[in-house]
Amino acid sequence: MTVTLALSKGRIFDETLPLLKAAGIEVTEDPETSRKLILTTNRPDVRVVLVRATDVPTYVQYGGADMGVAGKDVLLEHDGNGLYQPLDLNIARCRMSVATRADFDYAAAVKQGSRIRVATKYTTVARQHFADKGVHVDLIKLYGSMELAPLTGLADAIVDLVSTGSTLRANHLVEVEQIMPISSRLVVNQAALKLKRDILRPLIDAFESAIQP
Ligand code: PRT
Ligand code: MG
Repeated sequence: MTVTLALSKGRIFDETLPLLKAAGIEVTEDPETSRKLILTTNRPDVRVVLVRATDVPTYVQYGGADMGVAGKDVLLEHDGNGLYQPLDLNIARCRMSVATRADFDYAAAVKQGSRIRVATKYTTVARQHFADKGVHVDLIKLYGSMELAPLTGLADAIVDLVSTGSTLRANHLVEVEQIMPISSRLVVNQAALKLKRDILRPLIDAFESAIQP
């Protein structure tokens, strides 16, 4: 029996490596230099598949992978069940925030209950956030470069991920509200957890022991 782990290239892959190592797994190929999408490990029964960050829950939900690592941002926007989320791995940390141009009076807009136009990739989170505040919102769905929206007049505000804040600063935007902290979680296919329990359970336990506070 083989276990397939879905990861996305970049920070999730990089920050999952130490957890894998703690579980005795070493990826034997470097995704940055290889074009392969399926990577072997030192364990013949464990392989890694590289998918887009937003596709990780889909792979795991439908059994294309037995488990994966996905950001809370991605999981909140993914509709679908059958995903067991046993661990917050506390990696790839950032926050989901509202940002505007420095000359936009966000506090006043929110207080007056005026309609605000918000551009974001995270429409589920944004809709809920503004509904909770009782703010009328026109959501504009974007797939990237959200920072451009307030600068071009497409929107008053954006909802995006922030870590160092340098992307906002470079675009003269101000973080006006933090919505929630974000980190990545382990997601496991529920059927696989039953069928492949002998391999998966020890891996989950090893990851859990290796989580950094
Ligand atoms: O990049 P690609 O389009 O392929 O996919 P992706 O952006 O979904 O993947 P990736 O690898 O960039 O992000 C994977 C996960 O990392 C996300 O789902 C988050 O859970 C988490 N993460 C942690 C981040 C960040 N930090 C982060 N800073 N994801 C994105 N960013 C972006 C943010 O969107 C903004 O554009 O970085 C920019 C802000 O960073 P600072 O440091 O300038 O504030
Ligand atoms: Mg990215």
